[in-house]
Amino acid sequence: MNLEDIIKPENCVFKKTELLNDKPLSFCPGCGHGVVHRITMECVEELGIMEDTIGIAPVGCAVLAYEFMEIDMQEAAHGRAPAVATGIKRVWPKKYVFTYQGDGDLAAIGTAETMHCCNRGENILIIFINNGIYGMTGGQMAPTTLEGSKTATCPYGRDTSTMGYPLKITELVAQLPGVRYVTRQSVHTPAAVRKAKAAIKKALMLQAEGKQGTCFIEICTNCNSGWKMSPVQANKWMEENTFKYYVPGDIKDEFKLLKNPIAND
Ligand SMILES: Cc1ncc(C[n+]2csc(CCOP(=O)(O)OP(=O)(O)O)c2C)c(N)n1
Ligand code: SF4
Repeated sequence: MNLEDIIKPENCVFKKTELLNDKPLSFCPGCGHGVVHRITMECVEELGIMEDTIGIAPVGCAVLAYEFMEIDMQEAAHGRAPAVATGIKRVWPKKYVFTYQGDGDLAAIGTAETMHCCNRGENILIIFINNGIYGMTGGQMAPTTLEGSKTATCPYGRDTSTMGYPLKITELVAQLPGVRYVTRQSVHTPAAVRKAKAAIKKALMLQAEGKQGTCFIEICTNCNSGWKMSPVQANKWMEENTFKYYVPGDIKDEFKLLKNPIAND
């Protein structure tokens, strides 16, 4: 097929959602952030809720989410996205509100905001990107860093006797009665991307149906730059190490009977 044939509309096999604009993403090649940006915007577009969705951007590598997502966005101070989302949802209860946060943002500086937002059962979706490190600031240890993993601030590996254990904040928030749907996903293979997208879509649909309670979706991704690996190596490492501790799958689902919008493999 020559180039002219390839660009014919009838030969188009994939079209990027228009809710992700054409600005070059600021992420390292192979980073999961870009994929999660795309599937989040695909869900918003497919549900036809672009005029009514408000995203809250974090501090971290995804700080510029508002530059790429063509919907209403609000930047929050580091870790404060759930508090900002709470205010927005309470003022506009009919809007679809989500936060997008890294593990440093959500599980370190923003622990209080995360726990109390979830404990209040705010009717929002929290998208939690767990890459086990502080990516933006140069690869320091995060609460989620696995035992033995080397980072800029634990160059000999995380020692749990002095640095504590990797924090399973997703399992913690699942204990809270106001939290109704909790799942851990990833985006390192096409099948995983489909499942993660189905989870995001389901959570947004719950808001659409007026179902009350917080939805919390952890998405494990690599930070290939921070981990000092190639993207392929990083994804393999994640499968062999991260998933043993942060086991993928649903953790809590009070809405099991709701039809899943995209069939899981
Ligand atoms: C109040 C405040 N403290 C510290 C920082 C520095 N800071 C910026 S991003 C970041 C960590 C981000 O890590 P994470 O949330 O895991 O996101 P990632 O970059 O890995 O996607 C830190 C500590 C800041 N910007 N503001
Ligand atoms: S530093 Fe890590 S989290 Fe940040 S864009 Fe690069 S790979 Fe992604």
